[in-house]
Amino acid sequence: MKVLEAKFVKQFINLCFEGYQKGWHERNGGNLSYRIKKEEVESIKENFTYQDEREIGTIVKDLSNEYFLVTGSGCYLMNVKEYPEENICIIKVNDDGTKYQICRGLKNGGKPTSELPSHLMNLEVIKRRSINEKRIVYHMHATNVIALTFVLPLNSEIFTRELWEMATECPVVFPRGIGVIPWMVPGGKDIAIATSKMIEKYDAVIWAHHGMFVTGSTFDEAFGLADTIEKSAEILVKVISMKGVFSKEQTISRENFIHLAKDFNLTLNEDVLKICK
Ligand code: 2HA
Ligand code: ZN
Repeated sequence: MKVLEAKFVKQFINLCFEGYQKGWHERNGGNLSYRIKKEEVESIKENFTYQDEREIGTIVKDLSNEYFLVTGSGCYLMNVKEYPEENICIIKVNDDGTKYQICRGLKNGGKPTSELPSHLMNLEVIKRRSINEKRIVYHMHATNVIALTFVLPLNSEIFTRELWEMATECPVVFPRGIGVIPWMVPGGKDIAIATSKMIEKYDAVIWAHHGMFVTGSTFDEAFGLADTIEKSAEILVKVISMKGVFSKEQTISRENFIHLAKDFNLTLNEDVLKICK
């Protein structure tokens, strides 16, 4: 099969465009990765040519010999739909999880996303947890989420509570909550370690003054999670603009969340529930 005919490749390309249309991918902002299934690799690997090995910049032993579809470093997600062969690539991780080889794509040269260490470390964590076979990691510069990191305390429980309160569907969509990490230099191993630790516990991770990482078992699920969080952040920005931080007249209370959890059979993050109003 031709690479561009594979369903996962089409869905990957589509997500890049959907995110761009949302305004989450100015210039070369944001990136996307997908851990390719064995049978999907088999169906397209006749098209692969293997380039030299390069350092990942971290170790992902549990991903050894696996293949990933990723966006390119410096590439604009806006252009992925029209020129996929120039802006995304398939890589293979080596035996000991320290290096990768490009085996398809980025046909004018280049390398995988600058956030490759964070993507691969997150993919390693979700593979280990293997909840719903999550295989997608998506990083976007969601405007309202970023805005909130200037006014809310950078505390995972408070952030989660504030976003849960903004729409009844939020605790249903992200019952484990959202992790927040303070500002860090992007692109390296340190931020990758901090993010992947958070992905053990939370459904999504916010990078203060930068953006957000979400995971998903399908492209729709990853996009839908980002979209839901960003929408509740937008509502919160509006509420704060009207009323000021922490001065709502009324909200969804702890008692309401407990009632919702009972009826929807949810296990809500206890640490967040404890600080609900
Ligand atoms: O430029 O979003 O975090 C891509 C990024 C880096
Ligand atoms: Zn970024």
